[in-house]
Amino acid sequence: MAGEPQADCLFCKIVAGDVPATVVRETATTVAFRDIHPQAPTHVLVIPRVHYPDAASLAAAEPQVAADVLAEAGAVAAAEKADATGYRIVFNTGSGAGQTVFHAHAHLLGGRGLNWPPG
Ligand code: IU
Repeated sequence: MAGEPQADCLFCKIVAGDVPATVVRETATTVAFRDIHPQAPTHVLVIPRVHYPDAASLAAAEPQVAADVLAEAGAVAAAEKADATGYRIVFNTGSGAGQTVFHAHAHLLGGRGLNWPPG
């Protein structure tokens, strides 16, 4: 059922503590941890504890939790001092856009110059 933990979901396992991650911040509704393949000096994933396959479906079903994810991305940027030079919050949605883990997550990228448009 939407919102419930999925047995085959890597990020649900991180939320449950069954798969290790380098957690930088936690709230009642979110977990933030370092990406294992960082694409910038700061590359942190912010995920909701609840399972939805992507950001839009999370926002449609649980808008407050989607807002929590965004607010936490900003809090991580501030904690990492990435807000001094600018940062990017990315929600890859669909395999054609590079989504590989189908549990909603924000990429918080910062600590270097970021080009536009992205690849
Ligand atoms: P994507 O937007 O779905 O492609 O992002 C998934 C990210 O999850 C990607 O950047 C991976 O490097 C990252 N990741 C991780 O941090 N830990 C893992 O065990 C796995 C993927 I698998």
